[in-house]
Amino acid sequence: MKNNIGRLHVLTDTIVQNKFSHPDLARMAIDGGANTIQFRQKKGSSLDMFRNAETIMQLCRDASVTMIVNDRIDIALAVDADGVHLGQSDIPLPVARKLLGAQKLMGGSATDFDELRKVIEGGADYVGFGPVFGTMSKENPGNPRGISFMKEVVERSSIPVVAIGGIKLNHVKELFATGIHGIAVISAICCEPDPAKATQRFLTAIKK
Ligand code: TZP
Ligand code: MG
Repeated sequence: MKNNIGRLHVLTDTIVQNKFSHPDLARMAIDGGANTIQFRQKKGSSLDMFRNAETIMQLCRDASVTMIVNDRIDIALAVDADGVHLGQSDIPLPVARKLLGAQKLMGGSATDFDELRKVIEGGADYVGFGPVFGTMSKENPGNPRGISFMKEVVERSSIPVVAIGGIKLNHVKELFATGIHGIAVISAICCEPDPAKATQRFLTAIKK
């Protein structure tokens, strides 16, 4: 297993909130102790994405925090990110692996066991599985699975499982008890008045 798949992935988002920019959110999440930042910009020009990714990459490099780019392998390669996170409708994982090389991180999203199998067979280093709970942060997220379902996901997965979808601070203990490797969070951090403090609270809960 690659050793830079963090336990707390903070996904940047300027649709669920517009008070903070992508680099602002990355900076605050890093200050709060996040070990992975996933740059997830769904709107805007490629140039805007590249510039945001470049800034975030520099912040992550300085802090030795893993930086993953959502959806856009071209942006990941352009800024020499640590990896990419791809959904079932993004470019196929084996193609991404050829472009990225063996050393970079590659994550894949899954909402059910069939997709989990595809992610594993596609050569991903970890799977982002969810939504665990209801979420407003993604269009058509699929059915919320609940915590006990994640136990079965962990049992069936040969790669680390990162849980995602509606995760709040009070879920951390029970979720990690299923054997997951980590969690990925948008709203419970990005929509908080102080994202750095929110990140810190998650980290403290994970370490318990
Ligand atoms: N994939 C599955 S659920 C989700 C993504 C990107 C959104 C997670 O956001 P939140 O606000 O933590 O529910
Ligand atoms: Mg995607």
